[in-house]
Amino acid sequence: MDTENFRTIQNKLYKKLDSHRFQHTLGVMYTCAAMAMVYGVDLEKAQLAGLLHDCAKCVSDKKKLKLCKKHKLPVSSLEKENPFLLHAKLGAYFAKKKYGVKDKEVLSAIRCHTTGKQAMTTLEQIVFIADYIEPMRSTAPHLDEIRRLAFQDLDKCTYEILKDTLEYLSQTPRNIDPATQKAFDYYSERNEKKHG
Ligand code: DGI
Ligand code: FE
Ligand code: FE
Repeated sequence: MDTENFRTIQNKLYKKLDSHRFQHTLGVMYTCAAMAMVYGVDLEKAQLAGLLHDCAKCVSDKKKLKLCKKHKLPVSSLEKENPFLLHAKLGAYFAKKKYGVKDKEVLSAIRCHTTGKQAMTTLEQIVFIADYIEPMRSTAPHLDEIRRLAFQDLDKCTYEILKDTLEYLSQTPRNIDPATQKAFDYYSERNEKKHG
């Protein structure tokens, strides 16, 4: 992937996303790049995944459900209730079909960027974290600490984000995706083992 291709994707995204989402997307792309430098991950893959992670975000909920059905992407009852969650798996589908991404690791990082999952690859963790900490984000609690951890301890950082997300969702526990809960349980245990 050369600069020209990146530019082409950016131009296309500019048309598909609202300006807030486009700015967020660039923030995630550069944050992914910085984290990839720290953790020795392929820079191009990290930037590509960051750039495309929300490519399906600005599709209406109704259309998200319709497109998932059309392209035979499985939709759980929880996703039917919370269709915004589908922008991750629909995003991976768009990345492949509309943006020509072939790399399985990049597609999978896009697919799990909202809920996280158990035993993520470093690239998956980077996209999951970068989405949460990019410079434009400002509302999440403990952002200073989580931003610092992002460049020091990936697993601890992942755990703290999942913990705060579940805390935030605890007002409506029935909306918690099993993937988010499983990811939390996994990183919780992993941190116990590492840090006691
Ligand atoms: O698309 P972004 O806004 O950049 O970020 P995102 O894809 O990480 O989505 C963030 C939202 O996703 C945030 O409000 C918390 C929510 N979320 C994460 N896990 C779950 C969830 N929402 C529900 N209902 N269930 C989950 O398990
Ligand atoms: Fe997202
Ligand atoms: Fe995002």
